[in-house]
Amino acid sequence: MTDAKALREAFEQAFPGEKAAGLIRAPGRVNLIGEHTDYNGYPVLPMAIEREILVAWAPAKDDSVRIANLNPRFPARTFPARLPLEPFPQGDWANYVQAAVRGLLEERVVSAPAKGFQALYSGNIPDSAGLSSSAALVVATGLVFLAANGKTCDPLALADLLARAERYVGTEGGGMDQAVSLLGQPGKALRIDFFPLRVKPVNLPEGYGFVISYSLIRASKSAEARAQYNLRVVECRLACALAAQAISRTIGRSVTAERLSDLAPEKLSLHAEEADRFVHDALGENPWSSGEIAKKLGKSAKQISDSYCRLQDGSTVPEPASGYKLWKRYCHVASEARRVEQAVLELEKGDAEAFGNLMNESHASCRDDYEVSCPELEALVANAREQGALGARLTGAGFGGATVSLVPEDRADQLMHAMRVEYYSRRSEPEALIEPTFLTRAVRSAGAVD
Ligand code: NG1
Repeated sequence: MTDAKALREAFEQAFPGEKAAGLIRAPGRVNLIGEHTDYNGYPVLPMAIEREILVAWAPAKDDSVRIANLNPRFPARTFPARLPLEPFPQGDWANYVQAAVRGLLEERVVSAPAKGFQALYSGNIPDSAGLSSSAALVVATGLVFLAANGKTCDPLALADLLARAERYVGTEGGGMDQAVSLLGQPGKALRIDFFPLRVKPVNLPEGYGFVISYSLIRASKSAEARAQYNLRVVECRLACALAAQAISRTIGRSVTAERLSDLAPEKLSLHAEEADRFVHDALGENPWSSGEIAKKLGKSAKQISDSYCRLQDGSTVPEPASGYKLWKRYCHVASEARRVEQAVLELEKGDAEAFGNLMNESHASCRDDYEVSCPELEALVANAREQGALGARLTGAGFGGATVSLVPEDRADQLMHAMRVEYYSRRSEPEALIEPTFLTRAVRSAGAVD
């Protein structure tokens, strides 16, 4: 990672005649358990990690935003801090920078006429690895734009705003990543609940560590992984609508549900098995076509598309040829929500073994019911377990990306060595240059650096 002094010097070279006013860092994160639960309104349990985005910045005299990146894969860009903003082509890194600026302007935390900024970005979070480099970029930019305009914002409110803002870039993400980057605590995991957003630090087991292993398969948000992620979001919305209709009929009162967590058994005064049975009766095990869903809900195909398949960026998720797999998706989300609750209890008791078992169960559910794993993630998880990991699972959205493994601290080196021999030595992707497997720790949240 570039150190602060070197980044300041590089800033002066990137923007001749300018001096950096300050440095801001924002950490990436690893999610320990609670995958694809956040946008369903159920909790997650991530921690902020030492891989981070570091930005040297200075306020502009006008509203121009000029950005550059030490990584040559991300070319310099310029745009005005003024609405409406014209996005760069899909996949361009500047869209994440723009999203933060746009969000703060649209929600009037920064009011027009705004001051722009010059910023030089550096970072060591592998992108498209499920470690939230995108959220770190959005969070770091949000803090820079606020500072350039002499504003501050409560971290919880800012996390919420920036989660909404990141959706302009095209994934209908939940709010986990921005929240943990802005509210993470050293040495702790963070239980995050949504609607409304709230956080609670949770102790981590003594004598154990988490090893992250990047599969080198890019889970790129601008391609197939994005389409698959958004399809899962849509499937959950559809499962929720059909299940709410059926449960309303069964229990004889109208249940309004915007997301699956509104159908949580305790909210309906049902036992978990009972709720699952009602939903199973409603969804069946076969995939659904949009025509079948429309008929069941008494709506037109267009109404279904407009109400459930539309994303915040205005695009519509196409219907999958093999149909919507609603029961499987429900099974993952409902069971994962229970695992998060249980995981917090186990960590509070300091029971690393029980926590590891829950990680393993979570992985199986992500693979079998949510179908977001891939052969490379399977290889890494199997490897980690062979090396004595108490639990190992894919982390983040999946479709490539990384795994996280819980190991006794004194076995971490051996595990990483085995990963190098068994996995990395057989691959030659350029990303292998950034250490792809590393022991991580929970670090403090985003903010200014001296
Ligand atoms: P990744 O792809 O790991 O950064 C995404 C979402 C999260 C959450 C996880 C799955 C974005 C920005 N982030 O994270 O909100 O839904 O997938 O648990 O889309």
